[in-house]
Amino acid sequence: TSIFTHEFNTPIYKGKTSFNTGLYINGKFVEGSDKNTIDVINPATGKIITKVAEATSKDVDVAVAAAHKAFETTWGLNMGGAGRSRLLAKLAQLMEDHQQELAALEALDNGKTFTWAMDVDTTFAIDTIRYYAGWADKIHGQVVETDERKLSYTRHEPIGVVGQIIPWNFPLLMMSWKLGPALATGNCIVMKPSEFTPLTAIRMSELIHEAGFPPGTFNLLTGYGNTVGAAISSHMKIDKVAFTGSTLVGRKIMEAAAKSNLKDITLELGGKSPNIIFNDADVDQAVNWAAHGIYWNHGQACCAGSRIFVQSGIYDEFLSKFTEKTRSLKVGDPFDLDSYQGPQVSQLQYDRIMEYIQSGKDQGATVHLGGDRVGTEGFYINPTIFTDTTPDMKIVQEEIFGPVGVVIKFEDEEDVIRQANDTVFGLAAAVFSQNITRALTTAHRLKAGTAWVNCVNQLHANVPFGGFKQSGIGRELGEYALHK
Ligand code: TXE
Repeated sequence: TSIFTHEFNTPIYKGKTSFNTGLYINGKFVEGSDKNTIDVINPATGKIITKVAEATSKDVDVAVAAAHKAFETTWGLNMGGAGRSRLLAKLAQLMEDHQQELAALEALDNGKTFTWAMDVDTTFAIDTIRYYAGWADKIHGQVVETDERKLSYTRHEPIGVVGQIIPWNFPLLMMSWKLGPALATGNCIVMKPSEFTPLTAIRMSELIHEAGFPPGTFNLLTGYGNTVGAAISSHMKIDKVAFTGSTLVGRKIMEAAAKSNLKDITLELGGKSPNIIFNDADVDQAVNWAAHGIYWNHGQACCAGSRIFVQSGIYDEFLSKFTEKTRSLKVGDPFDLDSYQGPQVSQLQYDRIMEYIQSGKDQGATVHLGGDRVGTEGFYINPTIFTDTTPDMKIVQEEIFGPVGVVIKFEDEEDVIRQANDTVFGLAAAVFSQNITRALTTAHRLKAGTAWVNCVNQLHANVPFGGFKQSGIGRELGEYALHK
């Protein structure tokens, strides 16, 4: 039954998209048990797009029961790898058939540009689902030699019912990173998208339904973190929780997992990634990548290269070219094909970023460029460069999650490695140098899950991704994601 069918008309995407905005539980769209709703806001205007159902902890119980039933009857060990593979491949195909629609919804809901949503979010999400479709029938254990009179072997079994909590910065993509490996390995899912960006997840539920996954295999609960998210992480019948979001909430989830049933966890948390540019780098190349590193997705990327370390010999040249490059980036409507950067996702996130900019000023850093709002409507912020920072400043230590970079001058290799590692985070890093020995030895000494050389933000479905230190636990993507 249709609960809140909403019809969207987005620019660019010519078709109409109309879908149900209820919860998706046991193969059906239903209202939340309290019948409450959440307003979904367009970050380009600050106005309401639609309302979606608000789930409660009671709905979590219902979804978990449905997921267990599916696990015991139609999914889990009851569906062979080839069957799981076929369904995932079908889903990837449906996503491809609806790619423009998904990209338009993502741009509308999150504020990212339609162009990026097409080229990155949707394309990579489709690749990810297709990649895990390929794995579903290639999961097997080993025979372990012990003694001629004994047979020892390992079996790779699904974990059971898994909770998945998704952030708002790459809604569809983070959904696919979690969905792909969990379904390929035979788990059932209770997922909560971010309350700020639920639309593509809801549309995906319809595509999952259309692909033919058995009821209960996948359940979607739109709702808030402190209610639905907390209920998932402390649920006694959820066997694992996978989370992407802030380090603060990651800690709460680990605590809830420990206090409830010691459920398994994977956490993909914040970052303050160093981007190190040596005197012998190709400066023009480094400038382009550094801009992409910090301004991509409006700085709302966990691997954003937010600390840009530049060696003294090229510092002035770099800063002047980087400033010019930053000025050239067009901030504007996500559906304008010339826009590089759209609005930040929400009023809350806009306010947080502006507070960080203010704290940089208060602590004595120089606003070299930007630092202000764009226009009067929506949550737009000018790409911002800070210089003259000191290591203790909040803008150098904390994740801002906005288009705000700090450019820091350094003299020697030892010093920059020490500074780069001087953070509680360890998600990603980048090194720019034409000297391969310097590039690789530096990359290896950085405490980061991923270290890029002469590029940034290169992510692939078959390459594992995850953090050191307080950036997280476990790995997503690649074969690694199948193991936990
Ligand atoms: O994240 P939250 P917020 C960082 C980034 C950003 C900051 C805050 O620095 O500025 O986090 O963003 C759900 N139990 N990242 O407040 O709250 C929530 O509903 C269970 C980095 O939006 O962590 C949403 O679905 N779940 C990041 C998800 O957690 C809870 C991506 C993420 O929201 C919960 C996003 C609770 N008690 C933000 N409270 C990355 N690593 O890419 C909230 N949630």
